[in-house]
Amino acid sequence: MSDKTVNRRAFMTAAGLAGAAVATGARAQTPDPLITEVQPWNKQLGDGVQANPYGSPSKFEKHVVRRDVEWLTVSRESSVNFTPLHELDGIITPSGLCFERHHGGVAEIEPGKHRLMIHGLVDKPLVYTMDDLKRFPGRINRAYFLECAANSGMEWKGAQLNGCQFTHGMVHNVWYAGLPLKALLDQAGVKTNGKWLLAEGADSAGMTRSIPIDKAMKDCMVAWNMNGEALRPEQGYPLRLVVPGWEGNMWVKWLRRLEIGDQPWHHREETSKYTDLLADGRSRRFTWIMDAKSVVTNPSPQAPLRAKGPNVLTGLAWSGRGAIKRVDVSLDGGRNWTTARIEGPVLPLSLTRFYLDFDWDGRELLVQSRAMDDTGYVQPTKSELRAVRGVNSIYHNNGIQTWLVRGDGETENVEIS
Ligand SMILES: Nc1nc2c(c(=O)[nH]1)N[C@H]1C(S)=C(S)[C@@H](COP(=O)(O)O)O[C@H]1N2
Ligand SMILES: [Mo]
Repeated sequence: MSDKTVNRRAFMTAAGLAGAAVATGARAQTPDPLITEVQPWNKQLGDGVQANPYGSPSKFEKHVVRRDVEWLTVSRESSVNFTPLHELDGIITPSGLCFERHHGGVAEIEPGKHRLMIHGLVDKPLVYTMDDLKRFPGRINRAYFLECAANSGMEWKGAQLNGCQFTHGMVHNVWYAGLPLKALLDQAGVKTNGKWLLAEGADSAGMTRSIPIDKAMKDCMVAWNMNGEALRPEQGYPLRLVVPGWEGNMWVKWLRRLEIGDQPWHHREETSKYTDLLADGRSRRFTWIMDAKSVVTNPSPQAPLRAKGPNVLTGLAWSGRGAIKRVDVSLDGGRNWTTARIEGPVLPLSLTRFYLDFDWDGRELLVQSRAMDDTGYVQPTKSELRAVRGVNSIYHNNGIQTWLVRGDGETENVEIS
């Protein structure tokens, strides 16, 4: 037994050193004690099964958490925290790291006591239990991004927050399982003058939004499952509305009521909030779609460059109008662009992962990314955006982000004109 262990270790040592030499080009001479000396974790038994019945990340990953910005809101019940985008890879956001945005705290709902009602301009008003929904034929699985319309909202007035977690972290992308909303609406029978739908939450905020019936019928979902398990309380357990490609505010959590009407309701979240004041005093309203956007997540202020030589730049791109077609990356503030390598699934209305493998010689960089979607829409610069929108807006800032990478690798949120 012990002989075998020694032999295996000797083999792995050689292989490990050879691998390291290839990767760094020329490091090989001094043997690495972490390879040549037996470590504690190699000598003693580890925890058995069931030490942690619902698994959690390694204790060495404790820094990978959602974070809030204390001065941003007066209370934690009506507040937001942010997805640590710079710590993630691939396109799926782990459930425990999905940013949270609540207007009245996280409702704690007993699933057995939860109901979904459909009423208003329908032939047959209906009330569903969670069990009814789970027995309903035609369940679907879809991955979609959810972006709060206020994502990057603080950046309208110039570079503010130092980290993509804070500038861009009001976005998450998970798998949903649930029903097409159409299936339920068809069962209730929407009357011909039923043109709008009001979705209402069961939380203390009683969030309400008006949604055009065409969108409701096209691709909206009522979902009870994310990333394979029940929705997290923060994300609307036991039931939430999924409104693909449209602003996060419309994705009503703790969904309890759907009313069909012939006009929009003009509630608070679509009048005083989630509208954009233009320079001439008029406001944009019903700005539902999230336009194409991207951000380089590494390097970024919380993830500086650590070494010269080979480096991997990566980031995320998404569009509420369709699939991401192409992402370009600039290292010199938008003078020269290289098309990034898109890797992994390219799903419509979902986050898309891109990479640029590059050599860093220690030069100062101005890192940017620019997304294009399959409608031909190109992500604008911040100046282009301000020329149309002015600077009164909070919502819908999809301008190109710039990170300044200094000679020592430290990285900062900046704006260039
Ligand atoms: N019932 C209810 N639904 C809600 C909200 C809320 O406060 N109450 N917040 C909305 C806003 S503004 C956003 S951006 C998204 C956030 O979803 P998340 O918490 O899963 O990130 O939920 C939306 N749905
Ligand atoms: Mo939001």
